[in-house]
Amino acid sequence: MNKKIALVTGITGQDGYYLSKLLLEKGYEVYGMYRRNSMDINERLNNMDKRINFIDGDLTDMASLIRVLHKIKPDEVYNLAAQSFVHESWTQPVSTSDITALGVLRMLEAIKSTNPKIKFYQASSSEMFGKVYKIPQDEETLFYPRSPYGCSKVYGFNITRNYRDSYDMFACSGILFNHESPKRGRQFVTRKITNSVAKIKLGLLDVFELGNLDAKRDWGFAGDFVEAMWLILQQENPDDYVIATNEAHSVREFVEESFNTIDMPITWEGEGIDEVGKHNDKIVVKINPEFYRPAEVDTLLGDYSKANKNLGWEPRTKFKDLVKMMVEADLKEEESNKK
Ligand code: NDP
Ligand code: GDR
Repeated sequence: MNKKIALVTGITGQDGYYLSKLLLEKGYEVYGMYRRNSMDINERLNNMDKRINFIDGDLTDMASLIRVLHKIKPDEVYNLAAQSFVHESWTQPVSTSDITALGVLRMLEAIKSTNPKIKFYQASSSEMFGKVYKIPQDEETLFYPRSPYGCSKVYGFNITRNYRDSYDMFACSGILFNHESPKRGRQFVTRKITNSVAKIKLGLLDVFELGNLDAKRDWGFAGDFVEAMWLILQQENPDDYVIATNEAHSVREFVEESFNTIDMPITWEGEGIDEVGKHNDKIVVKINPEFYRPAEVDTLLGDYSKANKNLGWEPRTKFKDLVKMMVEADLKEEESNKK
């Protein structure tokens, strides 16, 4: 039997890593799309599985997407590429919208014009719920995005559903809540914390700065979440699913748990921008308003009942295990960088 062919956009990102690994395990021929920059792709991705075929393409360039689809003739396209850093979406709102919103439309159009039978997965986001109308959030909850990124993801979600309705395409969204791993970019709060905590433990850093400690997120493990992406495209009918853990923790709790992992418990003192986190008498965490957002998403909590019922999916990794996994990976990485 011929191998199924999958195209994964955003191959250089966190989810690209975990999803391509899963698809290879399932026997797929995997193509990873990357956008060219000055550094050779083999150098950038020398830690990736050698069985992945890399192909260049850019979500802002529709001709490149048509070329990619013509060349590899995929059965399934997983559209993970995006300008995904919420904070940056205020400083680069136009390019964020071009990539994260219009990029989805370009890919759908490219699929429609090359082979509308290709199954399409769109990486939609809990950021679409933003200033939440209801707790917990599920597939029926209205959207109230709070950033140019969130607005772009709402467009991506709607245009995906519209192509499903208009052209009978197998186009689906996973509405994924925050998912983390040792492969998470260092700008995102979880990895920033675990990396800084590891450096403090190794004597490479004294203190690090954060923004809003009281934001709450439903944090899961990326390795669990990519399984849901694959399952969504294996169903008889296309549909949209919330993927979450149904457990929310604050940034503050994430910091505390990370320090607990290295046996350096901390306490908090002060308020607002003057608040600090201390281990014994030494300040290890400070607040820097530069990391506050013009409009914050205070709390996100997902209800994944539909995914559990229809896909048989559930998260396996608990919050404490996720924090431990990330801190330990950062300790290992920073130790080997030291050598
Ligand atoms: P990352 O930021 O780690 O990866 C984003 C990827 O998109 C990178 O490979 C990046 O390439 C690529 N990319 C950016 N712009 C373009 C472009 N114009 N053309 C082609 N590729 C581009 O994100 P994650 O892996 O964490 O997330 C994957 C997807 O899931 C994203 O769409 C994100 O918005 C969404 N999502 C993520 C969640 C999470 O918690 N991780 C939750 C919900 C949704 P480069 O290396 O060149 O920058
Ligand atoms: P988020 O992730 O915006 O939820 O988007 P991020 O880790 O950037 O922020 C989470 C929360 O932490 C607060 N925060 C800080 N954030 C960062 N990055 N740096 C800090 O120093 C800091 N201090 C406090 C933030 O204000 C926020 O409330 C992620 C991305 O992966 C999106 O692409 C994805 O769609 C959503 O998750 C679901």
